[in-house]
Amino acid sequence: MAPLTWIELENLTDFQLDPINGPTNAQARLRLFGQSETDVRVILYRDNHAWCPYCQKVWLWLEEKRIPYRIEKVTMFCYGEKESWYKRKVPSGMLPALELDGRLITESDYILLALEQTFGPLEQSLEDRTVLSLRRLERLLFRAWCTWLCYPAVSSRQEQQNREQFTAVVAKVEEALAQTPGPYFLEKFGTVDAIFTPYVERMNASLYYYKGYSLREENPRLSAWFDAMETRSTYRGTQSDFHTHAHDLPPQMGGCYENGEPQMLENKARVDNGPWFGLPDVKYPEPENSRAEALYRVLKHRANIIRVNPMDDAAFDEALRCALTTMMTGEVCTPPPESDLGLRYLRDRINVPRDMSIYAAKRLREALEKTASQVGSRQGPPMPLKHRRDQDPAQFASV
Ligand SMILES: N[C@@H](CCC(=O)N[C@@H](CS)C(=O)NCC(=O)O)C(=O)O
Repeated sequence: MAPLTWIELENLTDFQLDPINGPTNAQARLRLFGQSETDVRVILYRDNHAWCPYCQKVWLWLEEKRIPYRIEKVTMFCYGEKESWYKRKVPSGMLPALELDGRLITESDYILLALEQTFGPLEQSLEDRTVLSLRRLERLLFRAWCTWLCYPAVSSRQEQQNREQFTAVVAKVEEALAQTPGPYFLEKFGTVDAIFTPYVERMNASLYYYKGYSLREENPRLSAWFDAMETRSTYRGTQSDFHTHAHDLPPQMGGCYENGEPQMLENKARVDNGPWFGLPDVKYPEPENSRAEALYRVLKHRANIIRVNPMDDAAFDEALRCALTTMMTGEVCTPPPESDLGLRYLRDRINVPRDMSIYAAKRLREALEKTASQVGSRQGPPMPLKHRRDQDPAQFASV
């Protein structure tokens, strides 16, 4: 089949999302939850990539409490240059920061404390005794994860010890989750769940990819916790996927170390090359508009997507239309010769949730890969490990 024109493609999506009052989404600059702009007392400064874990914690908290807020997006160091207006406000450049009635607060825990004092706790207070003990457990888990993932093991014995040290803390988390009959840490979803979310999500992705260990599948209570989190539209809106985390973590963490075991190699190949459906990064059923969402998002940014691609613009324009045609019609569409490289370059740079939601990204990756595989098996340039300036938001002015 010949590729559809851009106009024909535009007619194939009716995707709509109200960023201001609709479900949680990474594109919004203002969230009102049905209230008016004069009710806004909060500005959240968070990263452009919707990746920073400390920002995700505050983001989820505000969404769950339905507090009207504005969002100002800032570039993280490893993606590009930090905005000078932000450095004047927060000289360290660290994120998140929050303004509450004009008062600037940094450090995510202080931010949550201030929000809690003003708007009331998210079920339990951060300073409640049980919450404090679970917050300590979260930090213990974080440290065991870093020790395993972010330092090269000098021997297979040490690799094994690091794994055991991590899984011993996971056993404590399983025990903590077993204390209440429901799937959450305490009786109801609350602040503790918001605090565990960012790193447990990153652990699930990174250990699957770099260590061949599936946190979500090997631990029944955590598995039920993930399932319960995925019933919440707030969490779905902030949720990332394995591919994004696997490639965004190394520059942030100062390195992630593969163990080279057969299961790890298999997992890595699957996250990088697909199939992406069935990975344990998401379990809720696919929404029926995931293809329409992916198409809508590409159409919105197609000029920049084509401009930054290493392929010639006209050839990539056609290759991209081929992939979108395949995604929307299911028909095979042969792209220009040698476009495998450009298609896989884009396949590797879809960022969840910054660009689109998790299932939309899987559909788009799948179509790009299917289209690329018709003309070749070349991979795009490898993703940098020390920075991600290939994703510099300055290149995507309208993002
Ligand atoms: N303790 C801080 C940690 C915040 C933090 O480490 N933020 C990182 C991003 S995850 C940051 O802003 N780094 C500077 C940058 O990458 O630009 C908090 O809880 O808010």
